[in-house]
Amino acid sequence: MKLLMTETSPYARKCRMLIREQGLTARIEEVEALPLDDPDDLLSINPLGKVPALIRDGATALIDSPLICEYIDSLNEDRWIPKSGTSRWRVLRFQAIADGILDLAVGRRVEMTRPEDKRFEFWIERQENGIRRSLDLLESEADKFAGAFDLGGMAIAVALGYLDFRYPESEWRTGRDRLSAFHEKWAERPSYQSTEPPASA
Ligand SMILES: N[C@@H](CCC(=O)N[C@@H](CS)C(=O)NCC(=O)O)C(=O)O
Repeated sequence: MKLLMTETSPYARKCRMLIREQGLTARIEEVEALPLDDPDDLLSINPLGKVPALIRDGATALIDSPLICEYIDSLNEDRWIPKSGTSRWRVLRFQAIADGILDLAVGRRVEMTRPEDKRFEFWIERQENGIRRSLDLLESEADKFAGAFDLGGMAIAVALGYLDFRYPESEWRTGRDRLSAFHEKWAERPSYQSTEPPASA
């Protein structure tokens, strides 16, 4: 199988970390596909033109990181997404919050790459407020995800890493000791370290 990805995409990073945690690196090859170049291999399986996208052997390709993560997780008995019950909804809820932070932070990044006089302050403020509120919620609920390693925690760790990468001015650690300690724990894991975005990007 092939995962179309970029090294800077946090959504792809979630999938790449799960592949490592699930010991599937020999089964799933990572192939760089730069969405802004509109490469044929990406557009032929994802009309949205976004990474990540997973080309499966003898089956339809899958798109969207939550769906791809569900599939990757199903390849092993040892689950990072519980199959059922309250814990499943807890993990998926935290993934949704983390992915939402990413959506806001990626949107903000797009605004910030425009020339200053073309930036839309209204949206930047909304995006920054949404990120701040979500981080505050995660800080207050840290006991619900910090005690175990699962996809919810992984998605949060990836979102925090993306803020360090593209929005360091957020100073997200300030006043958020529990989130900060949680991130440090994840940052020690080989799956996290080997998927760090390149410093030069
Ligand atoms: N909901 C999607 C979001 C994927 C996404 O937005 N990927 C970005 C890279 S970080 C992308 O491919 N952007 C290219 C574009 O929007 O044209 C997921 O979770 O996989």
